[in-house]
Amino acid sequence: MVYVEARTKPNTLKEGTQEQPVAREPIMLNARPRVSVIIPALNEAENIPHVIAQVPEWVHEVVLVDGFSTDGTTEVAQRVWPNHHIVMQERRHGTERRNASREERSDRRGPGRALRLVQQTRRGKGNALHSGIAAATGEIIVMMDADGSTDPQEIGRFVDTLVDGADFAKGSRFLRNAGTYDMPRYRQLGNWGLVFLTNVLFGTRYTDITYGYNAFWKRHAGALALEIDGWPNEIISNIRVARHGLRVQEVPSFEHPRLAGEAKLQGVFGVGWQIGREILRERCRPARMQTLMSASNATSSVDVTVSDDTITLRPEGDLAPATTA
Ligand SMILES: Nc1nc2c(ncn2[C@@H]2O[C@H](COP(=O)(O)OP(=O)(O)OP(=O)(O)O)[C@@H](O)[C@H]2O)c(=O)[nH]1
Ligand SMILES: [Mg+2]
Repeated sequence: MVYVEARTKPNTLKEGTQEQPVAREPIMLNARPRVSVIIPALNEAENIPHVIAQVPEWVHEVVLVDGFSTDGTTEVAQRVWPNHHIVMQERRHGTERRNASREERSDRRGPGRALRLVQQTRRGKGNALHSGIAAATGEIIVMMDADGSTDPQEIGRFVDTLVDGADFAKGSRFLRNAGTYDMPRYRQLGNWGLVFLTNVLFGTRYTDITYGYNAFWKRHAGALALEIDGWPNEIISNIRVARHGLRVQEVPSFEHPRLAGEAKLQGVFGVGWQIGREILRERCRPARMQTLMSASNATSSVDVTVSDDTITLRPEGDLAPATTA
């Protein structure tokens, strides 16, 4: 956001008198929201420099969530980060943790945007996303992968969709002008089955459900499946945003093969079953049980705090007090 200094017109300025002092009145010239890009990374040292290099200049910050990598992923990210403004979020240990679950250390050697390094609190990609959301400071959150399969050049398309009125911009590889080079036929079939199940059970009209490239306004974070640590997190989040009556817009996206390294999603069939089970379980849950937010009161923001084993959603303003999910 850009603030300019505005001069108030002196209405009774007599000749020979000094001009009235300038009043500082903020005028929002460019109300583009700040965009935080969350990138969960588990042993992606080889890929992360390529991904970082492609993130557009206008992005407010990148939140890199490390999943206890052993290949130096975060060190590499720090080394290649342009303009070097790095914020490390460290977790405190022992009794200190009860008072403050994380500690922040900032290292600014250049004017550039921030790279926020976050250590996730438990295992799993879902937990990584949750930890990233909790640490992000922008109004808009974009979630993408660290393996080079999701193209940072598409971030603008997701942001535009939100600025144009959507609450949740959901990437899809199966729209016109979209596609995937990273999905064998059996995975496409599995995805199709899960899409079908979701559309039948929840009345949605989705074309994709297992894609991790999504964006949303942070004030809607409470509608997501934050309590799920594993792979079903993103799928159930896609369902919940619809159940909460949020405006969900699918965005065409191209998925590329991972640049290097191994897939972290092993045992695709097992994970498929797990996701299917979680979808059925979601059908049995009342739509608004898990969160404090609903479409009607979603205008206030949510402060999401993660500690070792609890998730606290604290809506700003006059809504209900903090609750543990
Ligand atoms: N922080 C964190 N990141 C994870 C975890 N599991 C997966 N990731 C990241 O999530 C993204 C998606 O994981 P992938 O291994 O690419 O899964 P996939 O896209 O199904 O597999 P590929 O087809 O090989 O690309 C990557 O950026 C991973 O590094 C985790 O437990 N913690
Ligand atoms: Mg991938």
